Amino acid sequence: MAHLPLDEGRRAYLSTLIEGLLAGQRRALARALTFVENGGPEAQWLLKRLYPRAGRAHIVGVTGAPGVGKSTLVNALASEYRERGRTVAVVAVDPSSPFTGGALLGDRVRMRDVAGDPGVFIRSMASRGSLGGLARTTGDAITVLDAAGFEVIFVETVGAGQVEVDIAQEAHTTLVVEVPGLGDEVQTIKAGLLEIADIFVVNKADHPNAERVELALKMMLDMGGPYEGWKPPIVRTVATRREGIAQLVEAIEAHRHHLQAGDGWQQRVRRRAHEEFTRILRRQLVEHLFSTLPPGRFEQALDHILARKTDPYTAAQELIAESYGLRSG
Ligand SMILES: Nc1nc2c(ncn2[C@@H]2O[C@H](COP(=O)(O)OP(=O)(O)O)[C@@H](O)[C@H]2O)c(=O)[nH]1
Ligand SMILES: [Mg+2]
Repeated sequence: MAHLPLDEGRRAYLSTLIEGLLAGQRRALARALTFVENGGPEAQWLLKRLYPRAGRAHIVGVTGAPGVGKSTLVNALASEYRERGRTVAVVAVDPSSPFTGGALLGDRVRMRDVAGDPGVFIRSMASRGSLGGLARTTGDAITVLDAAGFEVIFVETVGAGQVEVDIAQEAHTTLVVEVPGLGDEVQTIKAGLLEIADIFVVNKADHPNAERVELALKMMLDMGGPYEGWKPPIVRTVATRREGIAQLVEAIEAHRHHLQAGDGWQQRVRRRAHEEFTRILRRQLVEHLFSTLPPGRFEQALDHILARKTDPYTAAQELIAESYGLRSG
């Protein structure tokens, strides 16, 4: 990534944002998050200073199909944690439907309960750009919120594809939300969500068939064992009425204690850092390559590949060698 120099005025401004967000100022936090989302030199400047301060929060991923009640659940969980004296941040990621009312409705539902409480902060991630970009901005937003001192950070994602699953795996604890009445009870396995669940939530338990979904999940879990120390529990909730939410918080806390009692916590932190670091390396290497090659060089190589004068492996090696030669030369 190119390191454009930031002038002194800009740096002074960013410093006030850092001081502000560390002091609990919401406007400073919101602005810092916007810079981080935009990903320019300001983002790097801020993250360099905030990264050492992060690493304390409990990150909880909440994933599942659209409409299962993730936003309502997160709202209820945030309220429950607040009543227990813990501070909460929420990152809502919904790449599938940037323009539908669902996410907005979810935000409004949440805002009603927690508006005006300085111990809660909610951020909806912009859905523009690639999903890879979304993975980056989500990780960086978590770093900022963690540095700002929020004790529990919920990350709401639609459990649709691999990238969303990756985002969910930014978490120490992953909740997979199911609901009764969708017919196909084995959807979870197909979506690859069974493997990532630390806790299953059967939401909308006020609907008939909640028991059947729970039984289906139980059977899958029993087939999936043996489990080393932690078998994912199943918690039934009615998020709209806050039923089962205290039990769900107990399950989340039990999972945290389980991770911290052994090396599970460190393992997950390391896995997350590994993913993040390799993603950044890959991106920066490619950016370096394109910033050093002369204009048209990539297209020329592509033409040679198309004409079968060379193969893509050899062409890649040549471009990389050239790129480094250009830099040092
Ligand atoms: N009956 C019932 N409706 C619920 C429950 N939880 C959420 N809903 C409703 O389901 C709809 C979708 O909820 P939302 O939280 O936006 O789902 P998301 O797309 O997974 O974030 C909303 O109309 C909610 O009010 C529940 O436990 N029972
Ligand atoms: Mg939602």
